[in-house]
Amino acid sequence: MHPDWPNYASRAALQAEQLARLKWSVAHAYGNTGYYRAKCDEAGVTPGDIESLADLSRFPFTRKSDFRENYPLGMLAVPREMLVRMHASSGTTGKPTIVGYTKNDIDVWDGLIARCILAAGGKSGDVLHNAFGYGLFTGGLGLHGGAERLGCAVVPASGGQSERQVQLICDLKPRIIACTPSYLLALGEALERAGVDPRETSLEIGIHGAEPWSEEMRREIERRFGITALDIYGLSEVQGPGVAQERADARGALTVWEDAFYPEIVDPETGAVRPEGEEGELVLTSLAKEGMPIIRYRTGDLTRLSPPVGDLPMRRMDRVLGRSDDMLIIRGLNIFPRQIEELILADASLSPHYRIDVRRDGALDTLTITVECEAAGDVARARLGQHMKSRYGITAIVVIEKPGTLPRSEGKAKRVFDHRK
Ligand code: DLL
Repeated sequence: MHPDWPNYASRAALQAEQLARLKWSVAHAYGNTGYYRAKCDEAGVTPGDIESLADLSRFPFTRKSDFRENYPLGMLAVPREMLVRMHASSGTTGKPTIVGYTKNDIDVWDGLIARCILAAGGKSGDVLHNAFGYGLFTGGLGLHGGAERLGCAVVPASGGQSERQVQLICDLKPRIIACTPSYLLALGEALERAGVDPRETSLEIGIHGAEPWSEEMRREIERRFGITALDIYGLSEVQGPGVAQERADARGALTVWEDAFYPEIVDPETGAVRPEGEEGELVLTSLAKEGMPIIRYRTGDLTRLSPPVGDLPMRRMDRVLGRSDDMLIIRGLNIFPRQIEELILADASLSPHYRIDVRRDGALDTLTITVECEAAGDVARARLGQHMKSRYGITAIVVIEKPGTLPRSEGKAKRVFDHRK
């Protein structure tokens, strides 16, 4: 067994380890950051209150706004000199979120990513083409460290310059590709432009995440590339990629690396913890982080926890197909972009590239879906409009463009534009 692969005799053994680490993590956060101490004091809880895993629910939440208010390094729990790296995630408003890592944090992260690659079917000796963006974004360097740790040969391609990436893929013959699902689609087109059938490359495994992608999108990717495409989840405030990974032998949900992160599902409105199996907002607590421990972080991501399967005692989470703040309300009707994506991908005449615009026209909301179609598009336009109406009750304006018209993503795709905000 690989040293990074989890080795717990039972779920009880894992939970005992979780509890010991949780006690350490809460005491570390409380003892070493003014921020957590003030928050816990206000809520009337101290690290000594953690006697069981369930006691965590008495502790206050941490939100993205807390990072902003403590910019840049107010959430740090170690002397700044102990950091060996800092990443930043661009906020939609104002200042970015800064996250700092100690040497040990990077070591833990590398081990978790090595696990993710193993879980996806990768192994030492594989060539891994890493087209996640390098830089402040955690995707590129995060995947990189773990792939090297496992013993893969990493091609640090980063995002963009697709023609060059096509050449690297053809010449270096990677078995694994890691990138956002939307960038993989762009690479597929670049391969075709170069006269290469994406099914004929050396690629066998895709590790994709950093943005929502529907099950229909996965099917499309697997069909177009002839690969096994698996989901990787994470977020910078909590670490970066590698919080959870879909295993090749247990598809459909992602295994949460529960010895490093404790997951809870809460009601997005009230914050009350929901029982296992119910959908809600994912809340994460770090169990091993030194630089920036994180207690009960509200991810905004909607998912569901389910029991462990196979030989790992860790629980699984459903694929995240949206965030609570992604939901569009159109004339009082709720819809997630993923539901529109599913309809587009179900129609073989439409390309998987799309854009959604929401506007307010007087007192009325309008929703415009722009998609690409090879053919004249009248039939596809009418069909998509009908499906939007019959499935979701929403009248949509469908605009058909020629293939290649919509901008292609190089990293996280931006597909929804709500002009009402
Ligand atoms: O996106 C980290 C990452 C890099 C994950 C590479 C996976 C692969 P942030 O930029 O902080 O970090 O964005 C985090 O992206 O809260 C989710 O809303 C979304 N997200 C990440 N992974 C997935 C996924 C990275 N597999 C935010 N499915 C998260 C759906 C995802 N959404």
